[in-house]
Amino acid sequence: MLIRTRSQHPVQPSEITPSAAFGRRREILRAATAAGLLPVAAALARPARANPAPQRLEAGPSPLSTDEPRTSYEDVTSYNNFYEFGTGKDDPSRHAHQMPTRPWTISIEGAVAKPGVYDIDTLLGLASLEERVYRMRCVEGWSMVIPWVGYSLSELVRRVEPRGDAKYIEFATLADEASMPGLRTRVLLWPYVEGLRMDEAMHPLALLCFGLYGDVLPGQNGAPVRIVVPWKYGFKSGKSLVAIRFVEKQPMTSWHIAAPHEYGFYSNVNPDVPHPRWSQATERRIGEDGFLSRKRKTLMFNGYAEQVASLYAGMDLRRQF
Ligand SMILES: Nc1nc2c(c(=O)[nH]1)N[C@H]1C(S)=C(S)[C@@H](COP(=O)(O)O)O[C@H]1N2
Ligand SMILES: [Mo]
Repeated sequence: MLIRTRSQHPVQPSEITPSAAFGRRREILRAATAAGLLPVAAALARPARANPAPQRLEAGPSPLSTDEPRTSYEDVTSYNNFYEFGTGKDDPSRHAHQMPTRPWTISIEGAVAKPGVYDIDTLLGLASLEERVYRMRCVEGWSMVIPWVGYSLSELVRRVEPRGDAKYIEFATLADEASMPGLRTRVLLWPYVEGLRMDEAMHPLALLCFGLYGDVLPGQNGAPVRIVVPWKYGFKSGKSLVAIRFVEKQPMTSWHIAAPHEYGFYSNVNPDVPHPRWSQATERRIGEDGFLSRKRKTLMFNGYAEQVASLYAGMDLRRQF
């Protein structure tokens, strides 16, 4: 049921061709296909569209949602980490609108029966969208409660049929020099790469995310599609995803490469394992600041221990941090 297209983040033709000419190109294509003149692949390559205006995404409720008060839309979309746009908290909201998010494809590669390049709109329609209100915690010591829109990553994984030797999944995100000023700095190895063990990826809480607060994702939060893994520190949740690779060996990840003693592969929220330069025992909930607000105690697995602790049974979480 997945439709493949061949385009992989080319220069946006809409930047160099006025849209009227695009309309015409579409008509010409349609006529040519009708006349049997073009191969299917050429007919399927869609002309580029401008980024869509914020668009509602219909989503049903989820029993996996927390009923804690939500962080305001304003805070969720203006206090971000997305180093491709700069390391300041407001850099992503200032620059991310430059990132072209249509057309967009995810390349599915490696040990699967159905590899291929899948279009964002096909991915959007793959399973029913749910609103998942998750607690999120950044390794820097702050947290938010965010109503994401998406479906379990497992819905996609099952459909591409991983082979037995697929033990991990590597996620690669966009590295577009034209729209991402942060790529000029070497803070991280680009493209940003993250990974999950296969059973973590298949856990129902792991979300393939297309929106928040009922709208499509803003660029700064990882448009048009990202991963959300609520029991791990925020950096495991790669934004603006372009490739999903099924691999046998534990992938190297950008943060681990940058600082191997500070950021391990697992990166589960764990108040008992301090970051080498600071404690992880407490957190500050964004929007609750003010001199009367107390720090919150950070919970094991970010409060999702009941659901996910069994994934790590028998592991030494101090060594495998
Ligand atoms: N591509 C990419 N994804 C990324 C990051 C990044 O710098 N680049 N930062 C991570 C970190 S550290 C956090 S805390 C979350 C923040 O997500 P949010 O801004 O949507 O809350 O995004 C994660 N995903
Ligand atoms: Mo983070």
